[in-house]
Amino acid sequence: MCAGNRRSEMTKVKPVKGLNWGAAAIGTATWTGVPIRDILLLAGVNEDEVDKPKHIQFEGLDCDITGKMYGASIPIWKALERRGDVILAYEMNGVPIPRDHGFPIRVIVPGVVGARNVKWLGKIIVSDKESDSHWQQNDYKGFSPSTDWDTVDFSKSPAIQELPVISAICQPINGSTVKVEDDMITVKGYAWSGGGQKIVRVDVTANCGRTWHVAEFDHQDTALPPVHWAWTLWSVKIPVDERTKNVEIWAKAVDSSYNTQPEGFENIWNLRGVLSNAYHKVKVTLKH
Ligand SMILES: Nc1nc2c(c(=O)[nH]1)N[C@H]1C(S)=C(S)[C@@H](COP(=O)(O)O)O[C@H]1N2
Ligand SMILES: [Mo]
Repeated sequence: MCAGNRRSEMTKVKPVKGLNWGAAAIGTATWTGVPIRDILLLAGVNEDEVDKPKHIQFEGLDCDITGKMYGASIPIWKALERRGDVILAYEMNGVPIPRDHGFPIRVIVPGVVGARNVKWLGKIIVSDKESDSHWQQNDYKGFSPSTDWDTVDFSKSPAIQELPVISAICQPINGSTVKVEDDMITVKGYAWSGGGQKIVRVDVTANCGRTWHVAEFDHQDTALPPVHWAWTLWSVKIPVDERTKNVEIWAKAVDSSYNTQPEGFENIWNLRGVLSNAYHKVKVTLKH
């Protein structure tokens, strides 16, 4: 294990108001729909609006206990951008979108945080303002690690749109026993970055960073820049010493802007637990 390195402790830093999704609650699907750009132009939106600080607001058909509809917005340039690929989707993986994922129409805003991908779409509003929904104004924003619920001012941080680069180890899972074959273990996972950035490298270590191994890409979307919307699936074989009983495996990705992940969570911690893209670390027992 990574002795003396406090940051190698598993991802627990301080509690957050949110759910622990771990490395899950992420997926990639094939979405079919109509470019929102075409809809907006047909509806009379002028292409020059792209230069204005305008927003496209979306409202879902679901409401909270006070009767307020789910809402979110994106900047107008993203919606009008030809290669922004924002669509009003009616199919997911070639079939009508399943109810839980937004049937019959859902906005897909590639490269952008899930919260803006409004499901069960009921209304589109072109506005000078962002959506006034709780989710746009008072949630899904980043803050300093020292900001707490007594000091937080949500109006001071911008709403999250594009997400930072991230990677995760899906195999082996934390706490499992791994069979060593030919003095090697196999590690697999995904990597992704916001805003259409491509994943250019994934580095994996099984000895706390003394040696890093560059992963192979098993699947990556082949679109031209700047539209690398899908996740990258990777795998790597890492040599392990036959005397080693326990290892901690770390993964980090690098995107096409050469942005990479921070090593630990403490210094990016925020009260909602969002944007937590530190190295993913799993501890496993080896069976030789
Ligand atoms: N109408 C509506 N759209 C919504 C939401 C919602 O509660 N209502 N949740 C958003 C959030 S926060 C996320 S992360 C994604 C989840 O999409 P999924 O269920 O397809 O994974 O939907 C987004 N769109
Ligand atoms: Mo979300």
